[in-house]
Amino acid sequence: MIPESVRVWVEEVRALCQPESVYWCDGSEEERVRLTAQAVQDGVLIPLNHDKLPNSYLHRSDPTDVARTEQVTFICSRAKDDAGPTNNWMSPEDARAKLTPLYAGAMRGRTLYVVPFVMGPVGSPFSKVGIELTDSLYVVLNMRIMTRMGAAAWGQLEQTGGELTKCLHSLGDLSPDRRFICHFPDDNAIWSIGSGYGGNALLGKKCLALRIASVLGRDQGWMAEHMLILAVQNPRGEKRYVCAAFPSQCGKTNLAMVVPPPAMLEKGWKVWTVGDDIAWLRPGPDGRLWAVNPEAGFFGVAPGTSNATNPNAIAAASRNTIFTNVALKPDGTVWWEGHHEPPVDGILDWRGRPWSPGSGEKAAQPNSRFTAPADQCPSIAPEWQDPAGVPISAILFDARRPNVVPLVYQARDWQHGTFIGATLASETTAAATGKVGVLRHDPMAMLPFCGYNMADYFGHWLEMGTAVAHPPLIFGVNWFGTGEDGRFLWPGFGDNLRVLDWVLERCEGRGAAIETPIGNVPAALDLDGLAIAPAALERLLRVVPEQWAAEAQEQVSFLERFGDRMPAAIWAEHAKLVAATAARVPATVE
Ligand code: OXD
Ligand code: MN
Repeated sequence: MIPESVRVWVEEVRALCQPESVYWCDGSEEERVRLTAQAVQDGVLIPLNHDKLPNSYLHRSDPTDVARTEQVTFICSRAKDDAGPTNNWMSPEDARAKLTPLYAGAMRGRTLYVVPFVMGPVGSPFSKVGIELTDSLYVVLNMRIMTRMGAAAWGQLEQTGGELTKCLHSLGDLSPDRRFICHFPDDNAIWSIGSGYGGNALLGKKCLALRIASVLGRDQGWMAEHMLILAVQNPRGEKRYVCAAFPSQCGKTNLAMVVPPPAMLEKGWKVWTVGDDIAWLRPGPDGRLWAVNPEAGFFGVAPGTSNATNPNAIAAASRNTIFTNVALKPDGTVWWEGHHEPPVDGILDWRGRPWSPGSGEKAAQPNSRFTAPADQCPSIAPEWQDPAGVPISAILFDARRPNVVPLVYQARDWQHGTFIGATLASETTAAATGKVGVLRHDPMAMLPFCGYNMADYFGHWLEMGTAVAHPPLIFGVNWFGTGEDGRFLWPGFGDNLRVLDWVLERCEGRGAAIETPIGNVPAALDLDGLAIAPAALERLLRVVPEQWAAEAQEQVSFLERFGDRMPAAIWAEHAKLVAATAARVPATVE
């Protein structure tokens, strides 16, 4: 049953935005076929070669609208302090006053689509319901892949007592000057205008499942995190689950779908994917943290994805997929930098212009994407939609750092792990507009996604560690260490499972480790079948106290930004790092 309050809201938005018509989505297959045909007719989607990529389409976005725009993303809490120093803030009144005129008449000549959706498995008491009102058919068709979209949401809404995130989206005139992504945590609402890009426009994803959900989680005793979830089974047949927080474009999708290297496959290692971007974590009745992937699809980064780096993603995106801003081959298939197939003559770049390998330009936009249903992934875990979620043994925090941070190290305990997450600093990527390769603090990889003051968020993390008797062990990882020549030292991809092997051994109370000032590093890794120079491994696992003393010093100004609101436990961990590195313990790896 559609609640009357929803009808009233849709009517208010209709009166404001003045669409030509209003269409209520039901999520049916017949509707998908009809709306897809409409999108092709409107030029929103370009059909691809349906023999080679069945039921798949290409979308070319406005060239100024290709990534998340953090500078125009706002948390509109009542008090500025509740948004904290890492978020842009506008008062709810100012935001409404600024955006209302932009919405006025913005949908003239367009259809207003009402998109009901569920984040999390339908029927689960933990799932959340949103309704996105949008004038973008591209958004509708992506939401259909990324969420459980359609009539099922109405039943879910009854089950969850009417708790609802109202999401309003309009492409507006796509002008970057009139682009705003505003979150109203006190009203459980999101207003987005001026962008059709994924994270700005598919409001179930970053806006609801992270920013709004992080606030709901704080208030309701759970956590919304920018984490993949994967299942790993060792040759003994022990299946364990791991969550990993990586900044955008640092390989979450690749790790979530990792294929064991041949030597480990032979020994019997197995891996399954539960989620590739977002995890909702809750204390379970058994004293462990249980994780659910609230999404139903992958919005993965295309460049660099190949049969060599991520065959599961290639298979997942082999049908029923929407590609955004990739290059188009003359045979109606797609291409991007790092694809396993070599470029051919006649490629059109992401803007539809003729392209050749020597042109010096990228054929695919560096943040080009594929939107693919999760259940098409060959590695999807049979339990990926279990309403209870999966019990988490370990949490990884990944930094993209050329040096300082070792390949892997283990936090002493949950509080120390929270500190490692809180002080995570990583090089920027193309997932957001702005300069690439600049070191920035990205606590828990949530900098752009936390819907409230991050000092309180750290406090919530600390509390969650005490809310469960058996919290996951926490590890820092860095796949991106480089040698003197600037080349990556660690092969990454499938070989990252060697690191997970050690991580899970530690979770079982096994796995030899060496104590360092920042935590434990492996005494040894299973390197069977991997040719890596001992000097490279030494460098990867090295902890240089002087570098960490400098790191600790650099962290001060970041931590100070939170003033009195910063939990004392975070400063206590910082003091421990200062003390441990000041002692200049020689870093030895045996
Ligand atoms: C994403 C991101 O799209 O983190 O997942 O930007
Ligand atoms: Mn992400």
